[in-house]
Amino acid sequence: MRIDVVTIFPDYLAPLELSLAGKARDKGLLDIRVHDLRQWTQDRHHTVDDTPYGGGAGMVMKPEPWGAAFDELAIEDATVVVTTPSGEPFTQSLARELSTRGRIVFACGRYEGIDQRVLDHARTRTEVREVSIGDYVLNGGEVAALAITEAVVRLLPGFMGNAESLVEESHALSDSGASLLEYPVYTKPAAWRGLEVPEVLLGGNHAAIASWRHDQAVRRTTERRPDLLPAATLLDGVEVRLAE
Ligand code: 6GU
Repeated sequence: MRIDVVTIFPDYLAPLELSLAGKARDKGLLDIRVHDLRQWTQDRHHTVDDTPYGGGAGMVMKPEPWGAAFDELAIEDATVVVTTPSGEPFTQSLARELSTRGRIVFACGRYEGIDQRVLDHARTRTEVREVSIGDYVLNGGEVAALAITEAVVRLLPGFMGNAESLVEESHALSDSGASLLEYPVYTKPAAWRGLEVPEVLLGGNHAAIASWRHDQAVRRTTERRPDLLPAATLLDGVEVRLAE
């Protein structure tokens, strides 16, 4: 996979050079390139923003530098991911989808956003996804691009040593299609600061362990993320979420 990141803060993407992307690159799975949007400006001050038509607070990113960037980067063979708080939610499902693409070009928005025509024009050339990483506001899309890259790259075939850890982890789909949070985990010692590892995990009853873990996963999900539960979910044989 090839990933290009276009940003006015290329230093923000320095962590990409570290372990994860570096590991994928060493394995020949990934080619990451970070670009400063200002290299595609024409004026002395390398201006990337201007005041919004129609008035209002903040600044809007000008279309010309983005147009020149997308031309030079030849986005036609890529999926363009525009990071914005008004985008579709980033989920494990979208991460899986993006992991099938040969190339992603991240456009990191700043200020109040990018002139809408940049997106409209890019959509005539290739697939464009506006993506948000959650219901909160960041100053820019750089941290979102980092998060999306990490979630996508670890799904590339050949990246993870142990494919099983991909299957069981939080937000992986279970056989039933339900998404549950991960159950609590323990390691040695069996007693630590007066706290004991649950008895069932110390025995070799694998059916009992699987049942306990599923129960814990449902408990956690009910408590923390009831929105993830299927309409009817049983906990200890009792419905904890009723069909709408
Ligand atoms: Cl993708 N960008 C910004 N600026 N804020 C966000 C976001 C993205 N996702 C959540 N908040």
